[in-house]
Amino acid sequence: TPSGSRLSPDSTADADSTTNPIVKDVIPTDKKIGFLGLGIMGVPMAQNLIRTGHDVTVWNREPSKCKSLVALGAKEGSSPCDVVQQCDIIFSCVSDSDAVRDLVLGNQGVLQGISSGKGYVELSTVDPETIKEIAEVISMRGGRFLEAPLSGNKKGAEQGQLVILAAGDRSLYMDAYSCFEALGKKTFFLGELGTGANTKLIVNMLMGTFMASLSEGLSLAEKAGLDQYTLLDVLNMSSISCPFVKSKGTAILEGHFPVNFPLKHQQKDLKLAIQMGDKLEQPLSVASAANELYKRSKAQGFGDRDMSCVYRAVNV
Ligand code: NA7
Repeated sequence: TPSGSRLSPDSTADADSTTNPIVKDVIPTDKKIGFLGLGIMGVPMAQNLIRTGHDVTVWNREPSKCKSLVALGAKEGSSPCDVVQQCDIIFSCVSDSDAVRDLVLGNQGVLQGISSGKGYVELSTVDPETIKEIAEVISMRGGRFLEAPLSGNKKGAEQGQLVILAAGDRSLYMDAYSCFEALGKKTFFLGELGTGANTKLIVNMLMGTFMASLSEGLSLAEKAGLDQYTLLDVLNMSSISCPFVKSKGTAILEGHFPVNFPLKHQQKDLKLAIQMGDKLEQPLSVASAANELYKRSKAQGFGDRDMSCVYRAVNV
């Protein structure tokens, strides 16, 4: 079959949106856990905290997203401040640095509830400057702060198979350890604040450029009249074979792009990595070229679709 005829580029089906959670043997901390931000990543993470026996209170800006978690046993807070007042360790997982700041500094925000000993864990992927700014205001109120950006996507979050890149307050890291066991397959403690954010940005920079490059390879194959499925089979047998090539390559060829990682967040992370390169005077030519493709995809309206939709910007 010619490759093009197997594509249905307008399909928006979310084929692998449900995965079975892995049952984990975790001894939950008796500390009360708060979870703020119930997006694509937040919901399955909060679910895994509840399933492993943690006492969880949730909040989301759009309150309807709390429902499924309350049905699973969570309590619902009325504001970020309320959750912080009710809990000992509070996780935040929101979209970007503006959201991180709003949540902490806004009206009825996190900061208003922070008192001595409370722990705040920032899971969102943001720049190290935002991390340090938030850490400072939390510490000034006597709170403890840990950054813990996550490597992994929606499926990894559902299965409790994320890789957690923690840095900052070590006592909070120890106190929150059973939560990390519930969320991830591996937790790194990287040291000083900012090392988590910087590590995560490099990981996502590589992922974004690789995705763009895979899109170019598959597009070039199509233009050359090659069978794209055969190319994918070849790649999957080669030394660059990996789960990423397999899942994203298949998504592209089947024309459905299950939202595991929104394209707008991939572009945000490329932008932040490029800013990091600017600061450190490290040329990032490949990442910069990839960033332009994601920007174009976002302008084409694919921001809320999966990052693999960058194929649409490449396959012209
Ligand atoms: P999503 O699915 O885009 O979810 C974003 C979440 O952030 C969602 O709960 C939003 O609430 C929340 N949000 C966004 N802006 C704000 C403000 N200003 N105040 C409070 N809450 C806000 O993202 P993912 O779950 O895929 O990713 C989250 C992070 O992990 C991100 O940094 C990724 O790069 C990695 P809403 O539901 O819209 O009310």
